[in-house]
Amino acid sequence: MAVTEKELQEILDQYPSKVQKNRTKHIFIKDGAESAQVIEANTRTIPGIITNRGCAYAGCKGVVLGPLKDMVHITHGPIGCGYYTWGTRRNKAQSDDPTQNFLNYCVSTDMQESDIVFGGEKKLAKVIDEVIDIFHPKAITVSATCPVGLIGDDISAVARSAESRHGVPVLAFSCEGYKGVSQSAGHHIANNILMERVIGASEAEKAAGKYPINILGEYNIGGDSWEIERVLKEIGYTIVSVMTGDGSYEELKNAHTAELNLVQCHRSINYIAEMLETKYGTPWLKVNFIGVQGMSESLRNMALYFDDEALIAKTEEVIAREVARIEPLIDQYKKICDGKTAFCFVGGSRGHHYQGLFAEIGIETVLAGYEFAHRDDYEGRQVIPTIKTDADSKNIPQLQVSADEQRFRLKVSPEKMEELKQKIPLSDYAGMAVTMKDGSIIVDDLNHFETEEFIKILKPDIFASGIKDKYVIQKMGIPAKQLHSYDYSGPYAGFNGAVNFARDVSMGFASPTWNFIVPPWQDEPLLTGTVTEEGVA
Ligand code: CFM
Repeated sequence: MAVTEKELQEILDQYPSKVQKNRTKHIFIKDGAESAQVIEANTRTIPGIITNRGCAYAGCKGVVLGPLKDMVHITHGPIGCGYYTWGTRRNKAQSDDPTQNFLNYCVSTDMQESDIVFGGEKKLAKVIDEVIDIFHPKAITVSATCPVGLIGDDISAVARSAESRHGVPVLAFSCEGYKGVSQSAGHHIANNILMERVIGASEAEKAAGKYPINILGEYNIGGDSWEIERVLKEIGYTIVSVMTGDGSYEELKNAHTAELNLVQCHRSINYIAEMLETKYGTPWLKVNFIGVQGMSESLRNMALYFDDEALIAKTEEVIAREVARIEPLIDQYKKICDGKTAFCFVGGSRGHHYQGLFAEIGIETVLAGYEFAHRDDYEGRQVIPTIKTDADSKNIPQLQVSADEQRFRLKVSPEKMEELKQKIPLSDYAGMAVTMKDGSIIVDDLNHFETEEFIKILKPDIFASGIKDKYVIQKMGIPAKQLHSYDYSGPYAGFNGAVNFARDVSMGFASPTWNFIVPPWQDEPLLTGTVTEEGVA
């Protein structure tokens, strides 16, 4: 089932004209016959519309920095912001040294009214001193929240002086919530400073092991990184660093020694991927470790890059064994899921990544979208030069890097690079739209009104989304699967993850709960009328 242009227009017609004009640009029905279907993305949500997006601070502190376990992350701001990012993103980590894993803590300067009036710099300096005293971390981050930027606290100056006082790196992130139109701005701010201050900060010139790689944009939600690492290590890869799931300051410093960078979530980390290529000559490979096919294909592409017969053979051996093991398990769940349809609306990458896994268990994605991705995540990186920069995007500093005189080394020759690019997505991402079927609908920054309208038309069997939107939909009688925190399940990545996902989705369908809920469109009369003095209206 699909939405027709007429039905889409009827939904949009319900908006006031200005809103309609805006929202029309954020939605399209996939039509492969059209040469380029352009979508508007990464622009401000219309005030008053309830969006599912977060803020720049959430993207910086909560998403990119949050999982780095051996740093203490200080939130400079009122307590609510710190509380909001305390464990809501599932930053799971294990540490050989339990004194250097601070992820369970939430450290905030707890700004009060007097700090807003008289300034919060002294309080921030005091908190940094306390953190050094109590925790002795490898390094500290300070993330600014909205009021900090409004009152003009100079967090960089405070961080610099604390750094010289204690001899411990203190990194300041001006990621005030309002810095961008969504958390995407915060990703960029975090990427810049990690690149500037952490990556390459070690003396190491060579990785300690064969086939050294970094995994970028993998955040270990529900243990995803651990499942991916299990397989990669067995094949023989050396994982220099993970950015940033179960990651650490110590590992990140060595990231320049990798021979290849893998990019799972393009949206949140493509900046570092590109900068690593410019500075050290290391290409990046777009991977998707979600789904059996995605996982297998990514492994094969990695082996092709290293072009080593033993590695290729080992890759095939592991894939064959893993697939044979999990196939019968997935098949039993497929019987429950086959023929169903899904909405897949998630942050900035999962709206795309989960479609393959859904397909593997027989579920077709009829609507997909991102909360805060950019046009390249929908249309492919070839559109980047055509993306207009607006006042909001100019707000975020662009870090300029150049080739490192000592360390830059082309990892593959330009000829080999061209040859590989024909076969594998090397330093490229084709985006979501190209893989979707004609007739499916793609929506940027989907809101509650549109969600309900599309659900009435498409009646999907499952709604894959986030915490802000799922409950309304469940009350309509449709199972929802949170693809941000996995409803506290997981891992969903890799081979074992695919089985877990199939199991959880099947459980959602098989639950008897849905028999007790009547969706609103089943008991609302199709026609309504009122009797007035003039007659029936
Ligand atoms: Fe990347 Fe993410 Fe995502 Fe993201 Fe996020 Fe997340 Fe996400 Mo929630 S970094 S863009 S800002 S894959 S927290 S682990 S699930 S919205 S789709």
